[in-house]
Amino acid sequence: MKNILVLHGPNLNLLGLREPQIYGNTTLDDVNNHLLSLAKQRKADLRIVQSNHEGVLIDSIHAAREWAQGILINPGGLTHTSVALRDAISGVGLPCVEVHLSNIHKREEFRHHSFISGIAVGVICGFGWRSYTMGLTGLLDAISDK
Ligand code: CA2
Repeated sequence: MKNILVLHGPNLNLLGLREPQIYGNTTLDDVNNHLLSLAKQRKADLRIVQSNHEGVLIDSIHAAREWAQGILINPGGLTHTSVALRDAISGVGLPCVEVHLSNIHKREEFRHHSFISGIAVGVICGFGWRSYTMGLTGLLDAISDK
């Protein structure tokens, strides 16, 4: 059984409730249900955390050192700002896959750079909720390959 920490960053609790023209109508619960059903097929166990607080995300990453084999993360806006989140992920040494609902490279210039991508196993963006299931597949395969 592979144990995976799934992290949703700031404002992703609003998914499906605001700005549907950018992020669609899928709610965060919908995303989590898609992930849980894939995890069941792949015999993986997920612990899912959404937080609007950088420190809570960092504490979850530190704690994952004790129980997880990998991290699936949509860092939200912290993607483009947070050295601390990057340091936490590289500090615990767990393989990490970064996902985004939108294609960040097609959007404003400030979204083109990610502090996380350089330490991620891989990055998937632009496929809505499917970015998450593609990311989980890639992460589980990467852990198996090790
Ligand atoms: O496309 C993504 O998944 C993002 O990580 C979403 C972040 C954004 O800052 C990144 O550049 C790309 C924003 C998350 C906030 O999501 C909302 C959803 C609905 C309404 C308002 C915000």
